Amino acid sequence: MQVIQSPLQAGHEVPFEVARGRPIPPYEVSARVASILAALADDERFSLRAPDGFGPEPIVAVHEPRLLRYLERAWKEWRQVGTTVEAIVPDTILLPGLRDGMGTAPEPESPSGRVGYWCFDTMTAIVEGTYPAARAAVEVALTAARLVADGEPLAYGLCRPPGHHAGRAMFGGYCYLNNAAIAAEWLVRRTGGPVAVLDLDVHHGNGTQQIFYEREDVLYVSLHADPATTFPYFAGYASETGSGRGRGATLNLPLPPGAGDEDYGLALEQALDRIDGSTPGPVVVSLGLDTYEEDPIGPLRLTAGAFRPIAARVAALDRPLVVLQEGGYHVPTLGRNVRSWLLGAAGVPDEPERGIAGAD
Ligand code: OKP
Ligand code: ZN
Repeated sequence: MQVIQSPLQAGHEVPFEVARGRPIPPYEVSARVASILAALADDERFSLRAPDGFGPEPIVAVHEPRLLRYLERAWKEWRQVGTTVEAIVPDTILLPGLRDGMGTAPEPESPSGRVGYWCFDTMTAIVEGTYPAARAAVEVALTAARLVADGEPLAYGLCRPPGHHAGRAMFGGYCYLNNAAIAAEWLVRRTGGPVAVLDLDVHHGNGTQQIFYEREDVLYVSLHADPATTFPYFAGYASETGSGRGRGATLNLPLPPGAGDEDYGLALEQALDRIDGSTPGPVVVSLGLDTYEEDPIGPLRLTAGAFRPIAARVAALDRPLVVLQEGGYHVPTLGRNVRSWLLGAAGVPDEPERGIAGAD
């Protein structure tokens, strides 16, 4: 199986995230990629390769062009105003209520104003390497999509930073550009047919849902921890089912905190039934391993042994799979869990797991 990865992705390393009012060490770190690469190394079933270039067109097909321009310029802009900044984080965020009844606000001119116009939280800092990494993650996703469009049954894009919280005109949740949505839209245009997105990250992919909410040709199906108590809080409820022509083309399956393998398996069957009943086309999998029981921020409790059978069930859809990395923050076991998932998706029979340094 082809594994697409770029060295630019390690250049994005934020110094902190602000959570519950405090700066804390970030969860979304480049050591996550190292963990995954170590687990896939020296195994001929995985062939690593670099992404191809696709340019900005597939990005602005799903994102507001001014968001891409903002991300491209943000770091330089802060340096030009002479501010010493370790990382760009908003302090004043455009909550819709601020403009209630007054129409839209213009994009501010000052760097402090601008970041709060585009970013919805305090956990998604911008540093010098952020834009190159985010662009590389998109190329990784698109290269995986192209391989699948050209006939591979399965390809894995090791995207970092993740993407599924980034919406048409906003970013947040450790995400800057929506890798999965960009790949899905590219596939729709390339194949002329429908595409499904199966979001298995523990957090609801509010950005992906938003981008395709009124679309009937991109089915969005997500299993995630209940947003009533888990980030992103403001989207991912079961009542959200799409609108306009997209009515019925969004399916949210929220799970209570603490849910384990069995509850998850039941919800997965519902998710797969919905995809199975849709017109055949490729499936983009937003793969988060933050459903794992030891994940420091995910409230679900999947065991390590669950990932391979979950992936085998997804593969039983018998549709081409573009698997893209989203979250997963227990670094010591992240690579092992990704590897189990990918082997399950590839239909490799069960085998004793190799030991992972530091994990056992
Ligand atoms: C990105 B992806 C941690 C609170 C949660 C944001 C989570 C973003 C997850 N202090 N912070 O869906 O894995
Ligand atoms: Zn997540």
